[in-house]
Parts: sequence; C-alpha cells; structure tokens
Amino acid sequence: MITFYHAPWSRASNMLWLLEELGTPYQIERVDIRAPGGVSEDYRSIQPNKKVPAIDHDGVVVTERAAICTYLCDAFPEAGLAPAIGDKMRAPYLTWLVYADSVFDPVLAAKAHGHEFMGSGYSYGSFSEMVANIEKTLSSRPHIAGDRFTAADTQMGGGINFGMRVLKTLPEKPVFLEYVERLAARPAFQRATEKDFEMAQAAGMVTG
Ligand SMILES: N[C@@H](CCC(=O)N[C@@H](CS)C(=O)NCC(=O)O)C(=O)O
Repeated sequence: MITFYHAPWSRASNMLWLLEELGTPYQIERVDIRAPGGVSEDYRSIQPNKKVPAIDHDGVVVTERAAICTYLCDAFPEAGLAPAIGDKMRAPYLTWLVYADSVFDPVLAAKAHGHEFMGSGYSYGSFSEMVANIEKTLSSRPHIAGDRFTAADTQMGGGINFGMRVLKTLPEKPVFLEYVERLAARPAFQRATEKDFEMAQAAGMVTG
C-alpha cells in the first residue's frame, strides 16, 4: 500500500495527479504545512526538511519529487508513465523530471519573489533561458519528453499551469496554454484537481 503525505494546493499536488495516473490504490495522510507553529516535528522522520510530498510504499519511504516519480513509475511499469531502460525517450524523460525541480521550480520561485540575480552564478540559470528552453521544446512536440505522456508531464505540466495561472509569473505563451489544455483534458488530472479542491475546502482554504 502507498501512503501519500500531502498538502492540498502545494508542490505535492502534481504527485496527487501522478498517483491518479498510476491507478494504483493509495491513502492520503494530510500534512499541515500551513499550521501556525509549522509542520509537526514528528513528520521529520518521514521527510527530513518537513516538506511534502513524501510516500511510504510498503515501508519504503521516498522523498523528493523527481525521485518519487522515478520510483513509482518503475514500481508500476504497467501504467506506462516512464519510458523503459533502453528506450531512447528515457533520456529526455529523466532530463525533464530533474529539470522540473533543479531549474524550473527554483528559477520560477526566484522570479515570483522578485530576486534579481546573474543566471551564470546559479546552477538553475536565468528565468529567460528557462522560458526559452521550455518554449522551444513544446514547440517541437506535444509532450515535454516526446510524443507521448509521461510522468515528466505531471511535473512540468503542473508547474507550467501553476506558474501561469496561480503565480502569474510565467508568460502565457500560446504553446504553454495549448500544452496545459491538452493535459487538463486527462481524466486523472481532473480527478486529482477535484480531490485537491475538496481537501483544500476541508482545510478551510477556500474563501468566497
Ligand atoms: N525539494 C522538495 C520540495 C518540496 C516543497 O518545497 N514542498 C513545499 C510545498 S509547497 C513544502 O512542503 N513546504 C512546507 C514548508 O517548507 O514548511 C521536493 O521536490 O519534493
């Protein structure tokens, strides 16, 4: 059984979508990352930085989104969310899974917080380089790693959607909007969005 440590409307939400795509049973353990006193210290035994997401799969704990995606897709290959070892698409798949956390997320967060910096001084480079890279890639293929949907799309697609619609930091380039629209048509995306909304509502995060 998979226990998924989650907080609604957070960086863990893409993992909720991935779990819905996998179609394997899981249970959700809510972590209150917005608690006034911070996340309970007990949770550090699962995630050393007390962040979500994390999973426990039959007693095996996995943290960090790229690692969780890789682990789950390899543990449940029948879902077809990761190109197999030996498949040429495995290279762009792994590249984009890692890019999502090591370049896309930090450079987007830095921009959203108004940090000014020289791209050459940081491993994630500049915001404009990042935007140009994803625009070029998505102009050449329907999914981030190639012709078919993979777990890299839950990471990059969820992030692009969040960056445009919630943070309003990522420019609404036509190619980004078309990509997000394509992904939003997936039943698993819709189920995850609904579940996340219900959890946010139960946590008192929905106003108006
Ligand atoms: N490097 C982590 C980052 C996860 C992360 O930033 N999670 C945020 C959710 S938006 C969090 O748990 N924040 C709560 C906190 O820092 O107290 C990963 O990729 O899994």
